[in-house]
Amino acid sequence: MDKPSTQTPRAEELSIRTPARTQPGKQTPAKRLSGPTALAALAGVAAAAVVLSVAELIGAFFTARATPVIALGSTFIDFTPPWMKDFAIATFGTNDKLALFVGMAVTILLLACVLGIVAYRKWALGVLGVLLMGAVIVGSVVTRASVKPLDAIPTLIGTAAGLIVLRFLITRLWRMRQWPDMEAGLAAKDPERPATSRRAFFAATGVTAAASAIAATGGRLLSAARSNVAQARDSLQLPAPAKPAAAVPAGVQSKTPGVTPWLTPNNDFYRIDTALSVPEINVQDWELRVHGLVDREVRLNFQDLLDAQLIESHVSLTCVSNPVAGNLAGNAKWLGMPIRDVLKMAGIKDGADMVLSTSIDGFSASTPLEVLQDDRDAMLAIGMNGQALPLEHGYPVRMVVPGLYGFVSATKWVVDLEVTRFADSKAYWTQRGWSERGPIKTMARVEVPKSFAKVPAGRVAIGGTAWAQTRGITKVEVQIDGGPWTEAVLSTELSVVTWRQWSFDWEATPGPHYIKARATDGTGEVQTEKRADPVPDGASGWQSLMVTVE
Ligand SMILES: Nc1nc2c(c(=O)[nH]1)N[C@H]1C(S)=C(S)[C@@H](COP(=O)(O)O)O[C@H]1N2
Ligand SMILES: [Mo]
Repeated sequence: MDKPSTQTPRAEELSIRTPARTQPGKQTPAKRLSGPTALAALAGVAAAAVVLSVAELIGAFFTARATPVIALGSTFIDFTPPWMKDFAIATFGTNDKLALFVGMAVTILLLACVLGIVAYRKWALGVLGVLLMGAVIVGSVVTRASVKPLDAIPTLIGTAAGLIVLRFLITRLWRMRQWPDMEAGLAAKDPERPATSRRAFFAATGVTAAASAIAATGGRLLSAARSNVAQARDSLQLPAPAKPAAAVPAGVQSKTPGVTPWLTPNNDFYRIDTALSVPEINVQDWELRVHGLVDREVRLNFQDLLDAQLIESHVSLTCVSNPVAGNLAGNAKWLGMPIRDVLKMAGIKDGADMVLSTSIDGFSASTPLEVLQDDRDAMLAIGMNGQALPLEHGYPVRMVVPGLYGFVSATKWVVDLEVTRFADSKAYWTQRGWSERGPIKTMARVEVPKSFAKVPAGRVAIGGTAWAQTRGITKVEVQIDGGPWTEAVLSTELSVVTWRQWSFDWEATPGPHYIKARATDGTGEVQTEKRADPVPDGASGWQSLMVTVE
């Protein structure tokens, strides 16, 4: 009696839509919404919710990055072409991950509806659908970096649970089809008819939904409770540097009120990465392997770093995805071990020209070897602004390389350095259409006034930040309404690897006005006017904004 009927879908809908009471053709849209197809779709959604939530709950006991939702999202990110990454960051900024989750939820919801309908019409196809869903999730779980095959277990159990729930719900629907009076909510005429109804179906679906929500929330809370990496980070004591940072002179901050703080607090530091779930690494487990074209492989643990001759310095980081006038840049004081020293321990073989650094979650960056060896003090950083690295910024160890965009240098949660050649390996974003090298382009940003601001006539303070890491900023010029370029007042420079702020006094007359700014770097080169998109190696062009003076 649980067998699906062999009627064609068309006939089957007819047989159900003509219960004794209802006249064909007189159905309201509301009625059709709760027809068998809609109910089957609902069953599909409930089953998918069970697959994901059960896996999420059991996943709390496995690697956090390997729970289905996180693994699926991460896989999606890995397949993101450069234009889409650029679009996502341009549109959603640092909310790009939230946008991804919303997109995923909608996609899963639609697929689950299809799954339910297919299962109702042909059970074998429904089974296939659930197994396919399980297979896709398992596939994306086990292909994550540093994930063990056993991490597939939560998904396997979730898939089995989803299949059972789908069978249970679809069976209720088949019964309704066999007894149309039941579907219509009429009293049973046929004594054979089991006591089930549309109401019972909704009750079962409701219970499933509630149980899924509880399981998913429970899984989340359990994972959080089981992780003590955040506490360990909070109580980590940083050693004093052998070479402390140069003292910050007075006057680094722009005199114009409202300009970004010269030193970016950790909480305000921009965050860009492919990690949907921040990797949680215990310092006891952390190890860096240095290998490839080296005389001897080197393995460093966290204690080795604490014991090393650490240096401290202010370095401004910049993201290649930062548009002209964008804020994907920050300036912090970093504490770490010079990468130069680590490479010396390993000994570099002839022919190497690149170091491929890889994070625990599979991101990688290709950094020119000479940049890691010269006196710009590229480091394996463990401290940021006097604290251990925040989890989102790479705890316990990340790379900080002055002068290069983050995507080719600033590997967070770094665990592997392979000394190699540009000709032999490609980094994460290079494989996805971005460039293999990424020196930071000279950029002047106007922060005050804001674009389209209304300002009172008279003396108006213009101000902002400029950067050209490793070359330094020697001049910022401002142009009003296409007039002459006039030099702004530069704030004090700390070093060529930190950004430099500026301010400019403008006698503003009423009406609309256009402000432009450009910087000159330490080599004397003026920032290019030529507009370029962030893809493939960073945006360029002069920022231009309109303000209204009243
Ligand atoms: N592991 C890992 N490290 C990473 C990335 C990443 O996706 N994964 N993104 C890089 C990019 S593109 C940038 S701009 C910087 C940003 O560092 P922040 O988030 O600390 O500002 O990190 C770099 N390091
Ligand atoms: Mo970036």
